[in-house]
Amino acid sequence: MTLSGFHFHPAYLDGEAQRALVLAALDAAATAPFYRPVTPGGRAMSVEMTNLGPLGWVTDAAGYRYQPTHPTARAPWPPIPPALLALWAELADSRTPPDACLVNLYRARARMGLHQDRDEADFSLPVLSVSLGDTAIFRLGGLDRRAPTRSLRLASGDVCILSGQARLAFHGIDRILPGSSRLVPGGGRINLTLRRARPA
Ligand code: MD3
Ligand code: FE
Repeated sequence: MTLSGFHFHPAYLDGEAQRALVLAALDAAATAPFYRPVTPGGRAMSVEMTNLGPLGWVTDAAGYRYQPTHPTARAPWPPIPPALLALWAELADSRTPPDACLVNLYRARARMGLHQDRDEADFSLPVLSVSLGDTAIFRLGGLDRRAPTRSLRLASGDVCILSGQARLAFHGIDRILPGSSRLVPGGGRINLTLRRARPA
């Protein structure tokens, strides 16, 4: 299967950079706590989420959207750490900064079903993903849900850029490998995805 626009940077971040990002995410969670979002179909997701930046991705009975505040704390999301803004400028787009960073927390049995990311205004801007902690079994398909998929391991410190055709590819997390890293306190995996939700 060939999909242009999938750029994988294994071990892009060293241990120190990884620890700093985990601390930043957990620090932000003190004001914007992780919670289990509910899909429009009424099911609680197994992944716990929070957000950083002017906008955050949320889901509830009303649907998927970006909004400026935490759904229960009702406060603005904490800012995106400068190190993440620098990473975006370096690898994703130096002209248009991200305005949203979704923080996904996978404890031992969490997973994310096959889906597309299409709640953003402009698909010509990439998505940047940072993996921290336990290794994930990531599935990447094509532009059609029935297209063949390939499986890839995302380990701590790996960075992926999804641009071009890959930007709208179906993808998901089949499972994580519990205990494969000691980075996240209490175990598990944190994934940070930087996006531009509003028009450039
Ligand atoms: C491929 N997150 O938050 S990151 C998501 O590991 C999401 O938590 C997964 O899918 C995670 O929406 C996968 C890698 C990733 C992120 C965005 C993509 C792959 C993507 C957007 C388009 C295609
Ligand atoms: Fe996604």
